[in-house]
Amino acid sequence: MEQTWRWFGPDDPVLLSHIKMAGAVGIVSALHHIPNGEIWTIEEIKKRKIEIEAAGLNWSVVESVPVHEAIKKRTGRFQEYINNYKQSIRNLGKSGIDIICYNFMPVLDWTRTDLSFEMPDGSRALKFDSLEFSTFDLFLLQRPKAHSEYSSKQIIAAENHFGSMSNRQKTNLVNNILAGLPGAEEGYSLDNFQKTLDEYQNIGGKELRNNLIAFLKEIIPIAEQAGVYMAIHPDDPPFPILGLPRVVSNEEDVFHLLKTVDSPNNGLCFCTGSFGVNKKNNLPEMVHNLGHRINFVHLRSTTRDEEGNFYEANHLSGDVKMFEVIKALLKEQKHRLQTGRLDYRMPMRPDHGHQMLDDLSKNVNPGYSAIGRLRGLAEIRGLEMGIKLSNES
Ligand code: DNO
Repeated sequence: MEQTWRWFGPDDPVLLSHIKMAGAVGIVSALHHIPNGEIWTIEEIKKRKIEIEAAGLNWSVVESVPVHEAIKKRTGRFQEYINNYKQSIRNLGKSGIDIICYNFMPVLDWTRTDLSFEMPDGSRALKFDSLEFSTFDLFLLQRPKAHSEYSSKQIIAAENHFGSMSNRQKTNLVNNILAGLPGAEEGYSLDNFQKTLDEYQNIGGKELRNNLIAFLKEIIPIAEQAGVYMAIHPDDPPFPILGLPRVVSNEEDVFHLLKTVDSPNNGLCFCTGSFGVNKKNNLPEMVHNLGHRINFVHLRSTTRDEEGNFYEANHLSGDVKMFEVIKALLKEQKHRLQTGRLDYRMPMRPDHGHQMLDDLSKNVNPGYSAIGRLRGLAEIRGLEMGIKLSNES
């Protein structure tokens, strides 16, 4: 598979020259300076492309062209934003970039409660702690409907936890959830957040799914013409939070989307870390069933429990069966090569990584420090090579 690495652009503390040393050949990047909903012009795309190529790398995947909230709700200027989205697809296609990752999660992109969870070896991981999350929901945000969505046992636990928190802990928790993790194009403050949630009060799973399908029906024909493969990222975490609907959390959800708009250009970003949090998601089986529509791959693992807590494990530990997943992905790639499919690159990136070694004292993008991902990529590369060689012998 093509080894890629997410780079947030010129402001990323990880340099392109370092990414090259990590052995990645493809860059996953986005034009974060362009406001959500606006067109990515050919000029701006070219600038970034030249910068990447000057470092001897290749802009392999866009992650993400963000979907404006108005499109998800189908309100306000949504049609104008869809038209702009189409133009960005065309412009990327013309510039030779043929994979676009995006998501359709309402309001928040990925969500964690702790960005510096200490592992037994001293490195730091990202964590989603259900008690912290319910405490935020019930006692910091004070979402009106929250009380009816938790059990009385959970409410009492959250109340006790809230009582034990310092002001600093409370502020950190609010920021971790609302300020926007790396790559999220939106950030919120506690004051305006409830208002943002309220805008979804009449949008349940069915409505959100319809809005996504309506969006796909418009953009996929354009992607086909432009030679661009779209890759929807699953919900992270893969369960509803804050009363918001979720429509890309499991195989059934994905199957429905891919079948309804049945085109190879309408595909999936197979994120093992996101899907892996739900133990019902059998990841190797999903690759087997959906593999022909996987346009981009995120590889990482999590350790989860029955209460919905999870932390990000090392890439080859935790609950994700990485050996089986990579085996299945390689099988898919082989099939693509044998059947003459042009999309056989199968770009993958080591998703997230622990903050470790020298990175512990640096200012890093949570989850996206260099050394943890270097370790992840090295481990995955070795595993992939081992599988390939043993298949040949
Ligand atoms: C988190 C990322 C997500 C992803 C978007 C895709 O680390 O995987 O932010 O980029 O959801 O649009």
